[in-house]
Amino acid sequence: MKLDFLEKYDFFTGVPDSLLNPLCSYLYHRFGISSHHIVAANEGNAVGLAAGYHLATGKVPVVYLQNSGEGNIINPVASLMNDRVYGIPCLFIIGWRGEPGVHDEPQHVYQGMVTCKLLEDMDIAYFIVGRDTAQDALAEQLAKFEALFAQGKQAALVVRKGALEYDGLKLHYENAYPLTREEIVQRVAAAAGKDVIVSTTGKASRELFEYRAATGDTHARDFLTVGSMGHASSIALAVALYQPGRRVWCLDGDGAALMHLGALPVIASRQPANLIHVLINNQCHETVGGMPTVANVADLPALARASGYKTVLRAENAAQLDAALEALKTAPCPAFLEVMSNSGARADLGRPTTSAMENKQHFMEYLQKNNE
Ligand SMILES: Cc1ncc(C[n+]2csc(CCOP(=O)(O)OP(=O)(O)O)c2C)c(N)n1
Repeated sequence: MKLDFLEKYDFFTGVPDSLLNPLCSYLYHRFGISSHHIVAANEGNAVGLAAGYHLATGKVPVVYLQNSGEGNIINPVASLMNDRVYGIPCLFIIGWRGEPGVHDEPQHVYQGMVTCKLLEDMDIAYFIVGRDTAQDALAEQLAKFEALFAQGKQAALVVRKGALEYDGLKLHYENAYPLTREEIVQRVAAAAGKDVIVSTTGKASRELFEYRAATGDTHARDFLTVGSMGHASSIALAVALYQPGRRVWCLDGDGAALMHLGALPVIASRQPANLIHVLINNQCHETVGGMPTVANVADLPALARASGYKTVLRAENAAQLDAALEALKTAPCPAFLEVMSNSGARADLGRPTTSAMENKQHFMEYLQKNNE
């Protein structure tokens, strides 16, 4: 499916997804990051931006998301955009991970099953786009969508794996920081020793899993937050509060932390004396194709400091990271460490070979056993 049909729209916002990579490349090259294309903190944030664009221009905005983000749009769609409230039109473009019958990771399976049902529940008309969808069929559907937009309704294109095509330049984001995320994950895991780690959604968790396997270590001290992007630090907080006898590390990403930034002051408000929050800042959503986040402009350590973390550190290279990890051995907590990273990743990075259920069970058993 070619993307020419998007030429008529001039406001796009959303959170990237690997199935939508051709769309992300198209947007990046058509608009860069600008007032025509805003990478939102989360999908609900994108709906708010879309609503403001419509209020200001009367035109129809486009919001793109992975189906994981449907949960984040439900509230502003139901209570703001719905035509029983303000009736704000919007075209959603949704990457369909976990489509029934197509193999995918555990975190996508249930979300994949309910993707279309949730759209029906939200009164959003939808059309499924696959590799073989004819351009004419799409045009016909978009004409029907136009009629819905005129009535203040929303509509969605649900995009199957491999359905979108874009021949232009591929989205590519780079910065000059020397450390890769994988090196940072490995150094932090080594410094954490026997402490537990709650790691964030995406490749950081996969890199942690591979590090344990490579060093012949147990996976039982790690909780891999494979889904629920942005919530790893909240999980880590509650583990820390209810396991006061051990140290808990959170391995976070910039995209994930920005997605639910309110977690920072919530963590600080409890002042957990055993929580270390490490944020790996590669300034982009590397796992799903490298769309930039706003972490190149936001001062994340300043946000942590203002939230009330007791120790706030930053590292840009291996020597600074090692010094920070040394300082964290005795630093008052909650502690926050931002580590700058480049956007590199290994092409042959594997995926966890244990199931999510096994991960949970082993982690809980580990916490229990070591409390006895
Ligand atoms: C609610 C939600 N929206 C989108 C995604 C798709 N997704 C998975 S990983 C990821 C990028 C995470 O970025 P960051 O935290 O910066 O980590 P990086 O991949 O750069 O290591 C995204 C957008 C998701 N899993 N959940």
